[in-house]
Amino acid sequence: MKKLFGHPDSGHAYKVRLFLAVAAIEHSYEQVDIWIPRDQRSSEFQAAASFGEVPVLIDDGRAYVQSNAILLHLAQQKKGWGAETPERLDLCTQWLMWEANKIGMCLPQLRSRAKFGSDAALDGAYDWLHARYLHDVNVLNEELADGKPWMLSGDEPTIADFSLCGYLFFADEAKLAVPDQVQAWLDRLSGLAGWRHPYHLLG
Ligand SMILES: N[C@@H](CCC(=O)N[C@@H](CS)C(=O)NCC(=O)O)C(=O)O
Repeated sequence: MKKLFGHPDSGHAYKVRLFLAVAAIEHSYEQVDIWIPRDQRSSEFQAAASFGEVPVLIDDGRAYVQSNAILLHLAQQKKGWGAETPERLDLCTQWLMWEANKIGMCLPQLRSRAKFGSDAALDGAYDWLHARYLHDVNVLNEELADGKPWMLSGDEPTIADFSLCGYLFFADEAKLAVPDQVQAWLDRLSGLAGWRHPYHLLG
């Protein structure tokens, strides 16, 4: 049995729960209040969350942390969603690594600033993060410009798509534009059976 800990404001938790929902993987879900001090969260969560963050997936008694590592675990377990062959898994892993250092490094901070207010450090970093976002989202736009529906070849999405989309569904809250090809890809994702908006899936 699987159990996911998450929070509706977390795009990292969202990408995992969205994958679980679309892949129809049975699990339970518990919301963790990420706005209270870490030592006030449930003891079950504290024991499992080795970095103190959501998402955490408990699977067969073992705790998995870091959203992209969780996606890799699940895809390999299902032997699908990009883990059908070692070659496709390599391609997914590349996109997951890229996501963590690119889109996943600027968009969460820009959205956090726009939605929850800035802190002093972020004021100085805003222009740099914004420039990073424009560059990174354009890389995705060009990747999709040949008309392929998903990040990897084929008719079905993979964990690369789920990883990359997590925070892009919050772009409006970050007051950021999404280029056309990326928006069309997000629209395809939101047309998948099981898709729901972050606040509905994690609330
Ligand atoms: N690199 C991590 C990032 C996880 C993360 O930043 N989680 C945030 C919410 S988006 C969190 O738990 N914040 C509360 C805290 O750090 O106490 C992943 O991919 O899972």
